[in-house]
Amino acid sequence: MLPRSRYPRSEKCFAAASRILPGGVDSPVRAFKAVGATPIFVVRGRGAYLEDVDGHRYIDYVMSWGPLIHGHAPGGLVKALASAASQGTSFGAPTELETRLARRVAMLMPSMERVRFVSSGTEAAMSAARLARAATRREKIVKFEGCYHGHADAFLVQAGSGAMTLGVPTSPGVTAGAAQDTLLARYNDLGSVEDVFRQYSGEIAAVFVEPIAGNMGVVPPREGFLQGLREICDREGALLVFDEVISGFRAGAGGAQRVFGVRPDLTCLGKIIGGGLPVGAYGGRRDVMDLVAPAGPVYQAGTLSGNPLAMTAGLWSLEQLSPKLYRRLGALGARLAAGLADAARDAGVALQVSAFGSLLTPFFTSQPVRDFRSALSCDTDAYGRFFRAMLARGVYPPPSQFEAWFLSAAHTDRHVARTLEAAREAMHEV
Ligand code: KE4
Repeated sequence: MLPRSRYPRSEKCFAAASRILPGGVDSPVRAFKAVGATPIFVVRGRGAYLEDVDGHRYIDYVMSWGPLIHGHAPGGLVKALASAASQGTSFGAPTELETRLARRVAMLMPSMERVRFVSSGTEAAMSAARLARAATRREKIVKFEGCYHGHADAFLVQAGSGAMTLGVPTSPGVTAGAAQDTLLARYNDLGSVEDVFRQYSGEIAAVFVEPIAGNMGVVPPREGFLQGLREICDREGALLVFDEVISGFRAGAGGAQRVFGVRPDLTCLGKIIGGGLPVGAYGGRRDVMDLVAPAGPVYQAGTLSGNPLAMTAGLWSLEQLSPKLYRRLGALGARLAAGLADAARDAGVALQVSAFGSLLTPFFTSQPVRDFRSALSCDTDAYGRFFRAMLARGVYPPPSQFEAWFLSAAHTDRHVARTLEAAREAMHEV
């Protein structure tokens, strides 16, 4: 007799969803394929918790993949959204809300002298790539193995076999033509960047980088890496683009660019600036951004760009940021990281915990993780067993080894303590 499932309603919901949604989800990672489980279907989020259709409650470390730095459904945000919605949900016309949020973003990230709102991080990165090519009249862009900038064709590219630098599509439907203008370098390896520029000197429009990598799991920049990119781009006449969709307002109120003191030419944002509603933004140097239509010839548009509800949520979220919040998030993150490392050590499990403030990833490997290739040394099956064991104990980590855990203002020492109790047990099931 098979043991009764803990998730009968989620299984039923997933079967129904799979009959109409490709893979039963609207974004691949949600399908739990990487952790060998059936996805839970959520009914609500409250503070640090998610509740699923089977009545289980979880301490949530996905937090919608980063936007919810203030937790699920904070009262002030819900009130602000209700009030905004009563005025209308979308106008397709300018509102002062956009100006106010853009000013707040620019005040926190002074490199963003001009800002354009879009509806996702993908749209932000895609538009920044087009703009960088127009501004430099060059066609190539450089990205790093393991960094993710959304699903625009130019970024669904991995290192080709052999010649590490030449990009090849990672997805069917991405043409060789789209991939050929994307070059690959290794994160935290300035030598690999120099190699690319040596091969394609004069052809590279921009270097795109997650200043704190979050999409191979959390991998902070080595000392001097970001500054080195700045110097190479200055020397070569390429633009430096920080993709701060994760790190923006997460690493600190001024993002990674303030933490590390490196000023990019363009920045891509998302997640936190929408407070859980669909928002992205790109912005940066005035001389570059003033090329964007209708100020300039570089076309980019969007029906819901600057949507009043999303702007309201973003304004509320940024207005709640404070040095006290980041100190508390940093302390919680450090406690959780240290506790996970202790739990693994005591259970004899090979684990490397990489953390930055309220971002962290437990890598199931014995070697330090400094880039994508070292991240690939992880035992993803072990992570899957750990994930399932934590879920069964009321903790919801990201359903993939190569993602970041996110803390929020709603997480407390008690949540972390309960998480670590669960982890101490779960490590024995790895
Ligand atoms: P969106 O198009 O998903 O809003 O943003 C794309 C994006 C761009 N840049 C960075 C650094 C990102 O992390 C993302 C999206 N992050 C993933 C999670 N790692 C979103 C989750 C998902 O794909 O479902």
